Amino acid sequence: NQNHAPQTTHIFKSKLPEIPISNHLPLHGYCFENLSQFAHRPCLILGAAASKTYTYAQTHLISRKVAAGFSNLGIRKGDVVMILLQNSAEFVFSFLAASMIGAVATTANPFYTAAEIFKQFTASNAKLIITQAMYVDKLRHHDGTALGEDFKVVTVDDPPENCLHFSVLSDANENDAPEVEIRPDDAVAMPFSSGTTGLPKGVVLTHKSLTTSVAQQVDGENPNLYLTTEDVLLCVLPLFHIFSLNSVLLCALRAGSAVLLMHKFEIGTLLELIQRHRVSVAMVVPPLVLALAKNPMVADFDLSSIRLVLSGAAPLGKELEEALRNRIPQAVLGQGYGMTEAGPVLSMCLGFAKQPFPIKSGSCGTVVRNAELKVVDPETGRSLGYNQPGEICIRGEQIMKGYLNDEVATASTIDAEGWLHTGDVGYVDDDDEIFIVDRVKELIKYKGFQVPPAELEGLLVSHPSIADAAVVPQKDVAAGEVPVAFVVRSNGFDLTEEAVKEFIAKQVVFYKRLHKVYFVHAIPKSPSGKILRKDLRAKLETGAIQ
Ligand code: 4UU
Repeated sequence: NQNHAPQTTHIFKSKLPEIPISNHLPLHGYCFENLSQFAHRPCLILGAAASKTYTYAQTHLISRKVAAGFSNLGIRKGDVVMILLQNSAEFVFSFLAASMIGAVATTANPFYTAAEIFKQFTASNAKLIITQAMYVDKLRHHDGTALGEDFKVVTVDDPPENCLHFSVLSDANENDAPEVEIRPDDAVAMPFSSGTTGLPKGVVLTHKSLTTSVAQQVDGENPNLYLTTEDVLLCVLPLFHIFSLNSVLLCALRAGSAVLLMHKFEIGTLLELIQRHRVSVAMVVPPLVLALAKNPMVADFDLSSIRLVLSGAAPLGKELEEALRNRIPQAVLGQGYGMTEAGPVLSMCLGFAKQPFPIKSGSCGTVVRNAELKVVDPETGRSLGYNQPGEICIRGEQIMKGYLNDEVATASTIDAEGWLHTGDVGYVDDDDEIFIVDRVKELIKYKGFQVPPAELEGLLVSHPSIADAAVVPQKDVAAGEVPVAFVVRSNGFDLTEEAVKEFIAKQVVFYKRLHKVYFVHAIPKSPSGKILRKDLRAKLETGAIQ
């Protein structure tokens, strides 16, 4: 019986040597460990009109004040604060301040609907929300909770009724922050992700997870992602998503680079800011690569300062990569591959190293150092060697501690040997470069944003005229993928496609909206009742349904 034969596990490692990692430090202590070397260098540059800059010393001091302010408002070690902000200095101060007092920051998209915000707010048991006045209406009148009583709301601009101004935090005396003992295994960040299946869940990232992940990228004699105090990093990707939070903000802080904060993507402003601030490193997602590669405005700006472009969060087409290379020939273009639960970075382009390695187009980089990666046959679990596609698994101190209050989901994602199963299908080539070819998990990615099918299916079946539903990705040139639904009507044929789309659109953030609804007689399911998503995807791809 083959199943009982001893099996060898092929473990893939970085081509860079292992390094000692200071992951006993709390995250803020680790990020600011070398602060004295660049205290008066720019840390945060605000992209908006006034171009205000905070030095490293100022960023550190204000974060300490906000930490004291949190404490004055009753936030204690282990408490959760929700950051519901566009990219801004206050986002950074709040995140670091939470770390300083041993609190946990849960980050959410400010464009979320009230229902989406409260699901995360309730699940994370947050005590306080930091946001902008324009979003406060979404926080009022929610069942069973009263703004200002059950939870506090702080706004970074003029506070509406029952809200506090951010200055109550930032004007506090930094010496009032309590001394707390922080252990490496304590949570510091809790982004939400649906992972390989189901609804969004709190991803518990500890001080150790994030310090390890940042170190894997920017530490060592030959850092995988070489950043210096001369670099200016583009921070246009939203900080509530782990890509920007970790690979832009935290990596920059550790390395002493400047972070150019933009609160939203607008191509003209982006190009103008890159030129004005001489941005040297740009973290992007494929739709942004598309804009940089194809928008005619690009020709009117000087992008010669860019030396590195890091794309991640969704597959980057080779043609698109080529097109961008023509526009900014001086830059190294490469990818990072991440997953919120993985801390998040699994692999990073070795062309970004201080002593770079040759790289191939289309690759997602090589597994980060101080970590192990394996590729397994999704059917048998058998470990596969070079050039054989299978499910990518990662092991190391950077991965999440687990999902918040969900042992079942945690155990089905991280196995007993500590391997985190990504639900991504890929292979490692002869040069140790990783290529992702497919996804076996449910997740849909719209421009890199997560769209959990289970969430949309839950909403669909709550409609009185819908008996059953399944949501799957459909390929899309601009967004990568868009969600489309298969719907079984429960009574007659009155329910229209428009009505279904509208029903969903009212309840979700823009990128979760359905792009197409197909009415069917039944949803294909396995004997155990699981939706046969592959069959539905195949139907879409072969055009068997229109
Ligand atoms: C094909 O997308 C992310 C994190 C991305 C990230 C983080 C730090 C990229 C580079 C970096 O330095 O997290 P999630 O949880 O939103 O989505 C995870 C999923 C992956 O499982 C995979 O399916 O997003 C997809 N993905 C990619 N797919 C992420 N990066 C890539 C990639 N190519 N480069």
